[in-house]
Amino acid sequence: MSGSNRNEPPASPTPERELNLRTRRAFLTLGVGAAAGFGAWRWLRGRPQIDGLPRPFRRMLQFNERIAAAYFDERHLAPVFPVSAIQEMRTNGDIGLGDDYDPQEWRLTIKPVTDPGQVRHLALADIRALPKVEHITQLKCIEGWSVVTHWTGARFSEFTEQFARESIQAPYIGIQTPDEAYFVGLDRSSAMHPQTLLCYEMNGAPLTMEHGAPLRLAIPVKYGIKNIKRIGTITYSAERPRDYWAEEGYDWYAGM
Ligand SMILES: Nc1nc2c(c(=O)[nH]1)N[C@H]1C(S)=C(S)[C@@H](COP(=O)(O)O)O[C@H]1N2
Ligand SMILES: [Mo]
Repeated sequence: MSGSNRNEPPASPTPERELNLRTRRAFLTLGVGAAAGFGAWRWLRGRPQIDGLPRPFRRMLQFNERIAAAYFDERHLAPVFPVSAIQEMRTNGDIGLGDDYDPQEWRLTIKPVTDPGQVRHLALADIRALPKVEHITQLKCIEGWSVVTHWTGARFSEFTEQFARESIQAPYIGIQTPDEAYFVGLDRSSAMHPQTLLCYEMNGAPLTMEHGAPLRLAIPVKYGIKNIKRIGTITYSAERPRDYWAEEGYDWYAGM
């Protein structure tokens, strides 16, 4: 979300999915209701704040999230695109991608839900050994642009079955960069969604540092903010994990 973007007009609308429409409609209905019913902005500004947002907005986001979670269906796929639609990559966000980092030293840390002290460490080869899955989907930044990208990696669900079997029912997954500066929280059904991949390639080439080498998340059922780059630790948990942008006032769920 930092300012390294070229200024391009927002991408043209893509085919909206039902989930998307229902969620937006619920959001709008409530938003319009709140505005009309209470004389809007001045009133809102005077309200108590929750996580830096006036309480009514926070409540709206929470409501929106409940609707999205209720309608979420693992079989509901994000739109996929033909090879001809693949676009040039764009880079956005470098939180947790500091220079004091040695790719040779990289190991993925797993903290199982049963006992977070029982950490496990994996090498990239362990993830590459899982069935290779590819898809061409859109990375949508909350700032209003998107890029159609070819992603290659392992399904998060298969990764979990293989390396964190005892955690497969954990309701939440938290993922952090090695320096813990960027972190995302995911609900189980989004993480286990068949299109959610631990990626080691983008557009047919190994990940570059700026795109999150050696391993990042591709989660096309979520906005760009959840597509964490340079994954260091994966924690399965019973509690909702912290989330960088949720703490800045964005919707924790950030679903599409
Ligand atoms: N570690 C880390 N991952 C991150 C970010 C970040 O700042 N740090 N930004 C996110 C945001 S806001 C977007 S839109 C995407 C952009 O991915 P890209 O740089 O590969 O296009 O990365 C996401 N993952
Ligand atoms: Mo973003």
